[in-house]
Amino acid sequence: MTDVYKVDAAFAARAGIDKAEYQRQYQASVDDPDAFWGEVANRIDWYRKPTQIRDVSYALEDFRIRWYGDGELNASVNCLDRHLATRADKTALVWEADDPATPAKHVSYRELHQRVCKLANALRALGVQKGDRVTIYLPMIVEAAVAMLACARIGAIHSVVFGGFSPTSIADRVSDCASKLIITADEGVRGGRKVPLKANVDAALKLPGTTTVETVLVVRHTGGAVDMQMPRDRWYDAVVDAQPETCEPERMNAEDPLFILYTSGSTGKPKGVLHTTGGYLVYASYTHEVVFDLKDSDIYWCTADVGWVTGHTYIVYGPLANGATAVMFEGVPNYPDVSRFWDVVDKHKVTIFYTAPTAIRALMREGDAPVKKASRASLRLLGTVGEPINPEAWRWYHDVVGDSRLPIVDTWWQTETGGALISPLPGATDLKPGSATLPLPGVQPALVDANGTRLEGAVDGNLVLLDSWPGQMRTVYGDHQRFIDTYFKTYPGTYFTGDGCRRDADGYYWITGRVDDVINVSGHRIGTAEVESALVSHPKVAEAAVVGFPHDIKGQGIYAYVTLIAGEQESDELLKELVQHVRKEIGPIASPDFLQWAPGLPKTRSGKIMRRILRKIAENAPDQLGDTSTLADPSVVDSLVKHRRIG
Ligand code: 6R9
Repeated sequence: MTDVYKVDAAFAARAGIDKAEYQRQYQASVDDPDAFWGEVANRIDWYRKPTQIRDVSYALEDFRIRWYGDGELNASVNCLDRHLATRADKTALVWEADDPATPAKHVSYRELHQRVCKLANALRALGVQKGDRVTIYLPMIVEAAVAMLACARIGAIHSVVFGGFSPTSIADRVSDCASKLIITADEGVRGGRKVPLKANVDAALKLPGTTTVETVLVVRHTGGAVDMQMPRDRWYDAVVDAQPETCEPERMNAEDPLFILYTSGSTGKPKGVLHTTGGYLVYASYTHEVVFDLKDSDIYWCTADVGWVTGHTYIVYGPLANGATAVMFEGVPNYPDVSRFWDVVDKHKVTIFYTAPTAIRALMREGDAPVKKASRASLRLLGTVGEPINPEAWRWYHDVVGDSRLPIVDTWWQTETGGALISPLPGATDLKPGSATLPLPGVQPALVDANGTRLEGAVDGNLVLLDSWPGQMRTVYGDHQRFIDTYFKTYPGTYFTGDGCRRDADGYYWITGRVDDVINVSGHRIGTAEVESALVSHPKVAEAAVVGFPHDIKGQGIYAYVTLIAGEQESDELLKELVQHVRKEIGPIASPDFLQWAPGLPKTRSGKIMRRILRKIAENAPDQLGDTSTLADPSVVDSLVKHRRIG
C-alpha cells in the first residue's frame, strides 16, 4: 500500500487551480484542444494573435507539428518589455554566487531589459542576423539569461552548451549547427573550483568543423587570465557597454526557431532538439504558473543549470514570461557546506524550491541537522525533476525539508517536451511518494506493450503521448528524418518518450526509467553510445560496451566494459587513463564509475552486443542473466561474471 498525501486544504484554498478546476480544464482540453490552447495562448502578448491554433499529424506519410502557425511575437518582449509598465522595479533575477561571501545581485526587470537590449544591439553590430546560431557557454551568471534573451530579441537561435562539457563536446555542438558566435566567460566557479571556460572554447575552436565561428565574446567574471586572440575574441563589456539601451525586437513567426539544445539519444551523436517561439513560450509560461501555483509575491528558485532544458524553461523563459522573481545560483549544494541550499532559501526568502532527486539523495545522506539549522519558514512549495524520485527520498524531502507541511510537485518531462507533462498541481492533486501523478491539461499519456498495443487500467508499459502540446520539439536540427525515426516510428501514431512507466489503479503514473540506451546520471542524460565512442577513440581500446547500474546517489552510474587491442596490457594506470580520457572527450559527468576489463563481449551470432546480460552483470545479479542460448561464445560471460564489480 502506498501512502497518499491529500491536498492540503489551506493550500488549496489559495491555489489558482483546485481539484474541480483541474478536472474541468483537463476535460475541456481533451474535448476541444483548439479552444483550450487558443485560450491559453492569450497569456502571451502577440503582435499578431494566432487564428490557427494547432495543425498536427503524427501519421508518417503526412507528418507535421505546428502550433499558432499564423501568430507573431517576440519571446524577449514577452519576458521583459511587457512587464515594464507594471513591474519595472520588481526583481527579475536574484543572483547568488558560488562563494556566500560575494554579495548577491538583484536585477530588476528594467535593468534586465536594458542589458538584453544592449547585448542584442552588440550582436547585430557583430553581424548576427535572424536565424543565425549563437552558442552560449557560460557559468550560472546573469549574462547567461541576458545572452539567451538577446538572441531571442534579434531572432538568433541560441544553443546553450553546459559549462561542464569538454572542448570536444563544444566543438561537436558548434559544428553541428554551424554557430557564428560564441558567448563565454573567462572562467566559471563551482564549489570553490575554477572552470577554464575560455580556454575550453579556445581548444574547441582548434578542432575541425568550427571555422564558422567569427566572434567569441568573453564575459569578465573571475578576472582570471585568458588568451585573447584578436580580432576573433572580444571582451563582452567592451562591445556591449556603449550600445543603446533599447533595441527594436524582431517580429517572429510562432514557428520560427527559438533555440537548439543538444541532448543524448541512443546513438552516439547528440541530437539538436529544436524548439520554436510561440508554442514553447506559451507552454513554458502556462506550466510554470500552474505547476508551481505561481503568485506575484513568490521568490522562486530552480537549482538547475541553464545548460539543461530545466534551466531554459523554468529559470529563464517560464518565470520571466510570468513576471516572476527567480533565483539564479552559481554554486553547488555542498559548498561551502551541505546547508547551502537551505541557507540560500533563508537568505532570499525563497517560497518555491525546485531541485533534482540526485541532490536530495546526496543531502539526505548528511542527515537532518544541516537542514534543521536553517528556518526554511518562507517555503510554501517543493518540486523535483530529472529522474524518478525514490519514495524514501521523497519522504525525507517532504518530512525534513518541508517539515511535513509542504506539497511536492514531481514533474516528469524531457528536453523534447519543452515543459512538464505529468505533474501534480499542488492545490489539486493528492500526492503519492515516487509518482509524477497525473497528466497536465492538454496532455494525453498512454501505455503500450512492446508491440504497440494500447494497455488499459493498472499496468506496466512504454510511455507514449497520443497527441501534441504546444511545447513539443519540432525537429532535430538539420536532421528531420532522425526526429521522425526516433520518436514517431516505434509506435506509429504516437510520440514515444523512451521511458517505461506503470499506471496504478487510480490512474497515477510512475515513471520507471529509460527503456532505451540512455543512462540518467544525476538527472543528466548520457547516451551509452557516446561513452562507448569516447572509450574507443583511445588508441589502446578495441571495443567498449557501456550500461547503467543502480547508484545510491546518482540514480544510475556508468559501468563500462573495455576490450583492449591485442598486445595491450591491462593495468590500473590504463584504467585511470581511460576514465580521464572520457572526462576529456565528453566532460566529467560522463566519467565511468566502474570500468571492467573484458577480454571479450557477449555477442549474438550476428554480432550484436547483448547489453541485457551486461546490465545484469553490472547490477551484480549474475543469477538473472536469462536466456544466453543465442550467444556466439557463452564462455565470455563466465569470465565477465567472475571479474565483476562486487558491492
Ligand atoms: C526535464 C528533464 C528526460 C528524462 C525522462 C525521464 C527522466 C525527468 C522525471 C524523470 C521520473 C521525473 N525524468 N523527470 N523521470 N520522474 N519527474 O529532465 O529532461 O534531461 O531531457 O531528461 O529524464 O527518463 O525521459 P531531460
